[in-house]
Amino acid sequence: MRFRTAQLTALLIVAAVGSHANAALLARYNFTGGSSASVATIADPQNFQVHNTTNETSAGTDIALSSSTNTAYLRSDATGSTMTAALNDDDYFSFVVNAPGGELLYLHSLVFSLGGSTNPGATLNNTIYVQSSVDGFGDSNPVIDTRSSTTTNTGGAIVVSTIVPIDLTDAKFQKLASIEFRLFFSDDRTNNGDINRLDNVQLIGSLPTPAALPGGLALMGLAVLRRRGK
Ligand SMILES: [Ca+2]
Ligand SMILES: [Ca+2]
Ligand SMILES: [Ca+2]
Repeated sequence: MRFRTAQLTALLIVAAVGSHANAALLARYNFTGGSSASVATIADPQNFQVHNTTNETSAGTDIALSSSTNTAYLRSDATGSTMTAALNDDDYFSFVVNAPGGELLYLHSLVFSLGGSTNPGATLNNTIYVQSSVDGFGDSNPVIDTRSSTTTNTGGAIVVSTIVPIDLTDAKFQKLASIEFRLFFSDDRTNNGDINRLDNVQLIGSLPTPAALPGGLALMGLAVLRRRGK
């Protein structure tokens, strides 16, 4: 019993390291030169994906990574105006982040820049819906969170702003070997020159492992956990 304080301290340290004491960029997609690759690689992020089953715009493609503007884009003539339409749309972005061998992902947050570019005089209001493989995808599954933006009269220039980070500290986003995120859009325009824009998609979290802990602390934590388990 006299070791209770030391045991508690060890448990707290293990718990802290096991959550977000060393939060880092697990993935970062900035689409430079239209690249789909993550520029952060401490985890095992797969290439950013663009999905488009049926092309609806008259201007090339509905959705793509632009090598000229270094953004991901989705034209407003390929999108619906409601959440249901967004979650059922053939046009969406996705990415998968795997934990390196023997490790697990502990997620903290997802953050990105959201906005658009518009025809002269036009205003584009959009909403992005985030889902993950933890809860499933599509209209019948929950959305983790949404973020919205308004872009007005840019005459083709791109305006994006960093969103308030989407919280991923819930227990269901911890200790994952892999996760897929999908990003869906709705908006209030239907014009190929009014374009939803996404940039600098960043997944923040950590990859703690028992091997990364100071040996004594890890052993103390395990000893206490074993004792409590009896
Ligand atoms: Ca499409
Ligand atoms: Ca639209
Ligand atoms: Ca569509």
